[in-house]
Amino acid sequence: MTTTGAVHGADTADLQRRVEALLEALDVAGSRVPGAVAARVRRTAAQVRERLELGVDQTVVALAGGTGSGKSSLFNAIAGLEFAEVGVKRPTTSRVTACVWGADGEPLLDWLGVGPDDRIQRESELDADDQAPLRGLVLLDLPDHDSVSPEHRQVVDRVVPLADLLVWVVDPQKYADDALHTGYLQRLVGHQASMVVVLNQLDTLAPEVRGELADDLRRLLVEDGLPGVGVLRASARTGEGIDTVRAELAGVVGQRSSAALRAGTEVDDAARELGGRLGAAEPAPARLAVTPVVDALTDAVGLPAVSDAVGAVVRGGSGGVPELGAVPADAVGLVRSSWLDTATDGLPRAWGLDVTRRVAGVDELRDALTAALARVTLAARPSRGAAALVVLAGVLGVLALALGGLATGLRLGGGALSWALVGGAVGAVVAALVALWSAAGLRARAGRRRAATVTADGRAAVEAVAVSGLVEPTQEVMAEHRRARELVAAARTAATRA
Ligand SMILES: Nc1nc2c(ncn2[C@@H]2O[C@H](COP(=O)(O)OP(=O)(O)OP(=O)(O)O)[C@@H](O)[C@H]2O)c(=O)[nH]1
Ligand SMILES: [Mg+2]
Repeated sequence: MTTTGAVHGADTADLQRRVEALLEALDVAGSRVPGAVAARVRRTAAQVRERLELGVDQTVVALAGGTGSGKSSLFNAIAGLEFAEVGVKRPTTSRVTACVWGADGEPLLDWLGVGPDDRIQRESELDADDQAPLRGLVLLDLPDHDSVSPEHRQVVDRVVPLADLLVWVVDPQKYADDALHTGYLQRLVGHQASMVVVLNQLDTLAPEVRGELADDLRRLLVEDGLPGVGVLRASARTGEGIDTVRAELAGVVGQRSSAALRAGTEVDDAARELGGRLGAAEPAPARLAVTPVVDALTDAVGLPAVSDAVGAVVRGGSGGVPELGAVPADAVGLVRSSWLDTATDGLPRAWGLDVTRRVAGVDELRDALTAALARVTLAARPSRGAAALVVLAGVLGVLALALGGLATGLRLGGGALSWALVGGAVGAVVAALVALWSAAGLRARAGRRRAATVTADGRAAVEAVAVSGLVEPTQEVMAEHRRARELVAAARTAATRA
């Protein structure tokens, strides 16, 4: 008992953790999950929590099936009592009837909505050990699911998700009924471990066709997507096979928490449904790179041409300092929509729409770009060093002229040609030319540097706008998507996480 309790404790703790993860995923996903899905997930979470609070040491087994299949008769046969009403008028059972093996079933039966008069406790002192294998069992007899009375179906739909084990009772006439297969069984794919089918009224079949019929039923279950679901044969009337049914139930009751197992598959279903509203992954970081956005926007405002023009002014070319053009709305719109296309590719629609809602609009981006670019300095000041060299070249030119003039004057005055003066003049001319050449070099370098600075400043201004207007809001959504995805994975059992 202690060991079982400890195992149940571990199961319960793990389930509670998974339910927490599920609810947190729902919170993170918020309005990006449709309201109906969120409501279903919350309902499952609440049910599982309530079931866990009631303790998983009891196992709720519900007998479900079409009217007249023999649920109530089977209930009585298993319990060895005549408690459930078996009738000739159809349908007979309209309220859930319960039999509890062992004590303390009241809170669980309250939660299951079983009326005070519809409960009976098995295993009195008189039964001694006869009923011991079923201790912990809470057996429910449900109304029919294929009823002419819609209330019956409502009761079934309410209780089926609460049962830890579903026993589908079918009879030889109606075991292939569509209402059973499409209405219930096919929706229980994944819950094979929590269900079993009993082919009742075996006594109405000739012995030689019984196996054939059971095989046909098994084939239908496989078609339903439920391979491996146990099929038992019984007759509530003759008692044939009832021992096998009781043994099956005893196995389930004794097994490592059926309640936790069933609750686990409910959490899995909810996690799968929620996971279906998330993408498989967020876009790779490279797809959210800002550089292509900056390239496109700086091209659109003509930054390369303006940088070149500023450089040209510094180089000493003609023309005044240029200005950046107005930010064109259509170009901003294009950049924005191509950003959204790339960023939201592969995300479910609701998440993509959220990215679209959160990034800056075209006008907002355009205003921010205009303001940011207005702060970029475009002033073009020619190089001082180059100016000094030009002045030096002028001085050297004048010196060359003076020396040349002096040499010519002396020669005309009849003196000898002064090679020293001529050499000096030539030297001054050469030096002036070198100074001019150096000045041109200096200006070219200063022009290139200035152009590069304007480009860098302009790109930084654009990048700041792109980051705050596009990249950051997108990354926020992606971070939430990733968190929701991880939480959903944490809400799943290891087996279904892959
Ligand atoms: N021959 C035969 N008749 C059975 C068997 N089990 C039940 N019946 C009869 O089938 C009829 C319906 O049985 P119930 O136990 O009331 O069936 P149910 O599934 O509870 O029906 P609802 O309460 O209307 O959903 C009754 O007349 C039973 O006596 C069986 O194993 N063999
Ligand atoms: Mg009944």
